[in-house]
Amino acid sequence: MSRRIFDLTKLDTKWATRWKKQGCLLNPRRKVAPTKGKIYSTAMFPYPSGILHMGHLRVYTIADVLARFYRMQGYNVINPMGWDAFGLPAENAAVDRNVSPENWTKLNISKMKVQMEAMLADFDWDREVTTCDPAYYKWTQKLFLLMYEHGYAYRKKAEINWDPVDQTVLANEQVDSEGRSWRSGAVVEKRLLEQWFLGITKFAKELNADLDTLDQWPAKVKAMQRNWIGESTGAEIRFQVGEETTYVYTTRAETIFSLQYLALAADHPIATKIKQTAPELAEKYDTGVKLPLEATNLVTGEKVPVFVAPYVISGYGHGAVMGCPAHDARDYEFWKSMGETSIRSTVEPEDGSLDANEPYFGASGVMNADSQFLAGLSATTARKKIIEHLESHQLGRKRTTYRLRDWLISRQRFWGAPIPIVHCDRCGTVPVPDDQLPVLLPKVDKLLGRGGSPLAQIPEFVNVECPSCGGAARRDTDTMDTFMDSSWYMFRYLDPHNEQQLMDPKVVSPLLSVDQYLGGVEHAILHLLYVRFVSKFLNKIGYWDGSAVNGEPIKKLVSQGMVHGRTFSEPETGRFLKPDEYEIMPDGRAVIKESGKTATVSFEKMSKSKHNGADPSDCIARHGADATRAHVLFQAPIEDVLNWDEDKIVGIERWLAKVLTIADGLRERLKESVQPKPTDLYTRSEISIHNECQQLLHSITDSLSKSLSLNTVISDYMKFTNRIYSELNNKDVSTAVLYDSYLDLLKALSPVTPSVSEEANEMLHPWPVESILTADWPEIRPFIAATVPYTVMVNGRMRFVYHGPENLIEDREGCISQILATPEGQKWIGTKNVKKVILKPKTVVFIVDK
Ligand code: ANZ
Ligand code: ZN
Repeated sequence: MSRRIFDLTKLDTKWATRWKKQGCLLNPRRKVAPTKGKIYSTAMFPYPSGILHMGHLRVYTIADVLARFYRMQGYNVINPMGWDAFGLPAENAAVDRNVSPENWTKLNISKMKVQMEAMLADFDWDREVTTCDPAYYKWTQKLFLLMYEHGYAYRKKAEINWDPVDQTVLANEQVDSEGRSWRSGAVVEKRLLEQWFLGITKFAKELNADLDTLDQWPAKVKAMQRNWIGESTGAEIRFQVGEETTYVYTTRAETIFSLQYLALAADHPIATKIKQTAPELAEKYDTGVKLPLEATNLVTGEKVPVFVAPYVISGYGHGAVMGCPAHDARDYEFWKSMGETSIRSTVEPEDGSLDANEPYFGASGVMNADSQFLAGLSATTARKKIIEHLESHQLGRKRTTYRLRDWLISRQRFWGAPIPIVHCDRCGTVPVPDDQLPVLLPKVDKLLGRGGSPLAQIPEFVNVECPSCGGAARRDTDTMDTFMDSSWYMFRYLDPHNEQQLMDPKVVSPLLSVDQYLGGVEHAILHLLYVRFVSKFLNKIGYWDGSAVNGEPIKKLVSQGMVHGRTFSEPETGRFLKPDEYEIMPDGRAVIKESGKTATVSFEKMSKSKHNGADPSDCIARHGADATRAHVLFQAPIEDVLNWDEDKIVGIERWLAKVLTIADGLRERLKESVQPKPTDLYTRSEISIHNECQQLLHSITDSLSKSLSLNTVISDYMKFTNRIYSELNNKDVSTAVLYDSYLDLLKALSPVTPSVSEEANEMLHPWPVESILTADWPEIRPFIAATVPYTVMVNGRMRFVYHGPENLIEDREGCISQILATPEGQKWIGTKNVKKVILKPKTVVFIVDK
């Protein structure tokens, strides 16, 4: 058979044009009415930076392949796309380049749409949302107002995180463990400002507990959320400090008898009061200082000193700690730093192995004789008992606390949804009435500078009539955190054109929740926590009925791994090399031009500074969309890091050429009339092909529907293709059998390589055919048990051949009765007495009475 050269790079645009002409976006399957229920599958929407990067290529390929597969299975698939279009890069670009952020963003969106089409991603464009579009942010503002109305949005003066580079406030979630901004990387400063907060902590308990119901979320993501929410169960205990009453929060109430001091945060009311009368003490608040006060341990009546200590966190618990140096490491360190040495121990390890002068920080153990009525109990039992004691004497009570803080959403930036609030000297904060929404961003040609609330510099925006009293008032000049825009977009996708309300509960409820959400693990906390919060809120106020799922918006979460780029560096210094600084040798080594040395090759996160970026559009231009899609899936399991190596795509190209070559070869045979062949007439070769192909189809179906092991899908396709290809010249295989298996392959391939499937389908048939993309997912046809010939000997003579199953002789009785039941068996043996039967592989020997 001659091998033609196929140009894969032309197929994608050729077929995309044809599909679009049929008015069905990029997938003719959309013309076929669904027969099954809904599957809502979506991937995190992109920020419109203007270029689709490799991470996008990966996640949107996965999303598209799965959506196409579900459609073929008859599901009513919801697979939308949108734009996370507010945010700093647009604003910074506007300042730097003198353009309007709106135009910059719109241009980027149009560029990225073209790139998405080039990768043949078939999204529901009729559901498209763009967060910077007034038709969208009107409803983001309404969401804020709903929160305000229900007591979830409030303003308070608080010490907040200030990003000195981006000149804006940040939420706690946006500051990393080293105290740096998630965006600019700048070390965050503390400032005291009046800001808007959303009451996410009101849902802290549910946000934590309901993680247990998310059985299709990666354990890692749930652990990160659990840790961030930081549920802690313990007790609050009352203390008397001078005239005042104060509380501490503790997880170790049983250590009350080892109390040696009370420690307060610097902004604790008692510490603040002392600051006014004794400023010289306040100067030492940062390092820790003893106050001229005593606290009474109300359980024992004993008095202990009071300190301000830097390790006490102001917003946590009551901003006060009961100091037990013998049992808490931080207390111990602080106690020593204050020059104290004696410690009072009341808990001991169970094995009794500790000197009383040594601190013991274990949470389990036995209460010693100094712990009064707790003596002899285990620490765990003692904890329960002391809490009962505290409760019955009204000295404290059981309490659960959370590390989670309310969500600070004010941003001193321009490119976001304006906070829909008016400040009036007479009326206070007044929500903008519904009929005045959206509060539009003013049109600007260019922005003057970064941060500092640019809206405050635009008098036409600021000065407004108070909606309540009609007097002169001022608009809030901050915009909302962009995470607010993205906290509800998957809801809006379901009712994107609703002009009356945020969404219609009757429309969205049957389509929720999201069955499958794909995205990077970098959103494990921020975005995914906010989405859960907003979803629970909207469920609570009746905007959707999430009662069956506790208001959880996402059933299954899939975190795909990052894409790393091939990186070349100097072996001694580790300096990253630019492409023109090295040369790839025929043996694959990269040689540094200047020194002649071999460069070190590694795979690293793609970045400009490492000169290791790759552009999906280039890959598509060089190899076509189908090969690119298959390559990105084949290189790694979806949750793993993908080391992007474009050179390896040749394997995929060779395979796809083989797929097309089969069509070329089979077409000739299809020109003659093809008789369908009943399976019981299949030859051994035909049975073997049939069984292997159906087995692969089964494995492909499972991988797509259950395990999402998409790299094995590609290797199964390859095996499938090779099997058919290798049988093309086998005389024992009829055209009909090859044709059936090959059509199964083309259908199964079509979610990944739609244009190759179409092309092959068209090449294959000498008669006009419909798009193969309209096909149903191939049903797995039953396996055919293969038969083998058995020589039957009767009294030493070969009498006939019996065709039976391969394992015939394993079942002695079954074997004998099957052979006896045949016409030949009746003829040669019939009712004669069988004295002996010998079963050998392929031969059955009967000894019978004559
Ligand atoms: C007494 C005690 C004795 C404690 C002991 C621990 C061990 P988690 O698990 O994180 O909730 N704590 C309470 N409020 C605090 C604050 N505002 N800043 C810093 N630390 C604070 O931690 C709870 C424990 O952290 C509490 O239990 C308290 O110290 C301390 F042997 O109380 B413990
Ligand atoms: Zn007013």
